[in-house]
Amino acid sequence: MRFGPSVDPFASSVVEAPPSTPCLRHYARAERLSLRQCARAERLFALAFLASCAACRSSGAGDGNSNGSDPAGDCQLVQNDFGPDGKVAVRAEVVARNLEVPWGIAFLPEGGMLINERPGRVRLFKEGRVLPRPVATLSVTRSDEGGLLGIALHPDFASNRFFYLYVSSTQGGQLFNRVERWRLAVDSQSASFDRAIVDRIPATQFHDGGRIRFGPDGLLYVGTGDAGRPDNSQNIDSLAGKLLRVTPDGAAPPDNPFPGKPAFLYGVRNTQGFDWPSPKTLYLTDHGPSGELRRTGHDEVNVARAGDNLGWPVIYSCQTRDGMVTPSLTWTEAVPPGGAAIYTGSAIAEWKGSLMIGTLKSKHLHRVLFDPGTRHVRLHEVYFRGEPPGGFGRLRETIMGPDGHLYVTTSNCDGRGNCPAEQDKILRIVPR
Ligand SMILES: [Ca+2]
Repeated sequence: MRFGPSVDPFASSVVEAPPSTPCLRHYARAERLSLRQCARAERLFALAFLASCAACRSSGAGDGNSNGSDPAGDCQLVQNDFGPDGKVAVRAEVVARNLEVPWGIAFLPEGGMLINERPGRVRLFKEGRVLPRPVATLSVTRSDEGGLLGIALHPDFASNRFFYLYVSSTQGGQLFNRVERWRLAVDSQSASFDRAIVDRIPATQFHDGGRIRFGPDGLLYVGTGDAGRPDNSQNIDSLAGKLLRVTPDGAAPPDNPFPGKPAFLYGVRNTQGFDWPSPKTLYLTDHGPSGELRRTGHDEVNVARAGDNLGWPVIYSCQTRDGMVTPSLTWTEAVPPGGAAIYTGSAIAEWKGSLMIGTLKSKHLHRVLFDPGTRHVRLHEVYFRGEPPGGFGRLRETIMGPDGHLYVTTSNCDGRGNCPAEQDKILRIVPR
């Protein structure tokens, strides 16, 4: 089943393939696409370009906006830098250090936290320190963006000790991502594998998604990437390029928007951050293109609801198209977003209700405040910009702790940053 364009974007009778661009050929090599896949992607981009122009001419005609206001009018494009400096006085405390790419955190009800290190270790932070022996060591397939990624506790963790991991691994010589369920020992010192609950999510060297989080409905949401194949994102049957929604056992719940399927949102390129301002609405970040058809940058912050099409790879930047969500905030320069969480604490009163985003290449913590119940960004601003001493370099997992404070991990030892002697850290953000 294919949703989205009403014409088959791959049918050669609809549009002739444009000449192959050196940029896209380079991209195909980088992403290990076959020439046939590359040609399909080029056709799709050509059609997307024409469709987007048509949509621009009929400005505001799109109906992909759930709240009925003009979607293009709600899109803010940041053309220089990333945003104004943050005006609220805050500081960061170092909670833990000597970690290697702490990709995800899960706070334990008995205190402390589990920390996923991307190379394959689940670590325990307890009584102020990270224990030297890992709780679990997984055999993961390490790639540029894969490995041991997200972590989430079962809603009934206190009684069943189940937790979930998003893992890149090789099966039958092929790379896949999957969501595994594990059980933590009563003393929290070790864990045992239970089973995989979502398997064979397409994977590649880049665009592996990886954030997993239980929603307010008690169901597990899984952010995936397009695995370097943009057509995956518009294909409802592919697990790639989606936000998936499954039961704690991995089944598609009966009220999913596409019956019998785990897809909850589609048209996603590579999401690693999302949270809920209300039970049926999501704020979701997505990564923009990195070379496809000479397109770069344009990472996104979106407001989405069940069944929404986030547009990849058909629309780009603030373009609109019927049936697709235009982002609320996007930047010409590459950000791209790591984790994202709504600030629900009271310590920093001004931040309450804001979406906080850890950013990687642009190296800062981004605050986005929406007008409540709308797609409109009231303000956005930048904290902890750049490298020390003002900033902390690349920021990744961003999550509220049970103490009402925001926690952020650094990602300077992931091969793309400046890895210091004390390696990566976990930070707690508090008032100054
Ligand atoms: Ca999009």
